[in-house]
Amino acid sequence: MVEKFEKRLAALQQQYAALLSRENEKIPLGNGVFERWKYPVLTAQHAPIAWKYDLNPGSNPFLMERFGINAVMNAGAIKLNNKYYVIARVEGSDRKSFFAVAESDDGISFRFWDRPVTMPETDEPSVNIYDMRVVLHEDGWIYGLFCAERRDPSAPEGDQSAAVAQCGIARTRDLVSWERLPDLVTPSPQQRNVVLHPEFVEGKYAFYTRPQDSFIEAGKGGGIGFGLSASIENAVIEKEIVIDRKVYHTVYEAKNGLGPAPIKTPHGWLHLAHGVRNNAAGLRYVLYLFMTSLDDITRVIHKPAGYFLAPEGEERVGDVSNVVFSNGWIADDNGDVFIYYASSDTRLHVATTTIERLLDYVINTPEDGLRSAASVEVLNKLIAANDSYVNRPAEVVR
Ligand code: M1P
Repeated sequence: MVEKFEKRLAALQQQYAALLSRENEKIPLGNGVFERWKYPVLTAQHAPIAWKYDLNPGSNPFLMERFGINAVMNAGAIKLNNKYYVIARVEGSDRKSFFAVAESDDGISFRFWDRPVTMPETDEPSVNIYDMRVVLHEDGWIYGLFCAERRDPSAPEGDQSAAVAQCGIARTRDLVSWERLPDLVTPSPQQRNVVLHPEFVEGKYAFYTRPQDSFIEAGKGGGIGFGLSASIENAVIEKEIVIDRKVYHTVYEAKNGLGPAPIKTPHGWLHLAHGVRNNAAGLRYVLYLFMTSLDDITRVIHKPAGYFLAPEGEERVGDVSNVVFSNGWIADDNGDVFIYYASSDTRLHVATTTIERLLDYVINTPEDGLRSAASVEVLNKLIAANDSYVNRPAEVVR
């Protein structure tokens, strides 16, 4: 029996080592804005063996999994001391999510730390925590803002799915020890996708929010909100305004939410967000990009039409299919950008680009004209302008 155990363990270790040492490769050509990479950077299979198995042959003679890992997705990201870190949402087979740090020397190949994050609880413990946005604030702390979800206390016994989402706040210096602060208080009954702006605004902590009426439906809420709080230890937003609203017949028709904290550029703040629309197959989540002004961070100054990145190929299928979601990106000093995005609530990918390309995309891509006729007008303009560049035989040129 012990021999069988040892053999199985050796095979598992070999499989795991092969996964971690697999070379990833950039997929060539792409759309010019960014490049995808062939393999996801983190999956459930990247969870260390010691997380899943009891490695004692006495108590686990069949070497069976004792702790199932279902998915690794929506990760915050930060670069510290020349290393790339993602703080992933790891979901167990029990549906509970927790955070785990994985590190990388190149932003592409990641390995989980030996232990997950032990996040302190508040007096009213959350049932589930997920989707951390990590930001190094100018006050010197690294903050993690995440969704803290609890069962709706007003739901009748027969309804075991009604939930209340609020924004949990924690801070750290090293990504190892976290100090939990009270949840953010806002005028909205539900909050997810809350992001801390890296700089003080009017001497206050500035938050991007996402007010919603209910757990899933935006209702009269939705849109990316914004508000200020004098304190982070007891963060309270009294006035919440919407700076990027949901709009009919767009990719953010049903709801939207900010991704990671914005990146500061000489032209404005670059924002990555997700937009959601509904269709016969369910909700479709895509990513879009926009820019706000350096003088007034609530003013959107550039917003290309449509999506920046949508689910493609195997990304389309997973636990919650037809979803891409991002809450982490890293801009290197040399202008390289790593966008960490999850597909279908199942696995984590990377797309790479540069600040220069993102600026070109966000500034020069036409905005949504909000009507088919306006789209055709944009297209005709492009084709006409291309006429002198396209080498076509004289007879087909009209
Ligand atoms: O299942 C898709 C996503 O749904 C939620 O996003 P939002 O708050 O915008 O609806 C989150 O639960 C997110 O984690 C998930 O990826």
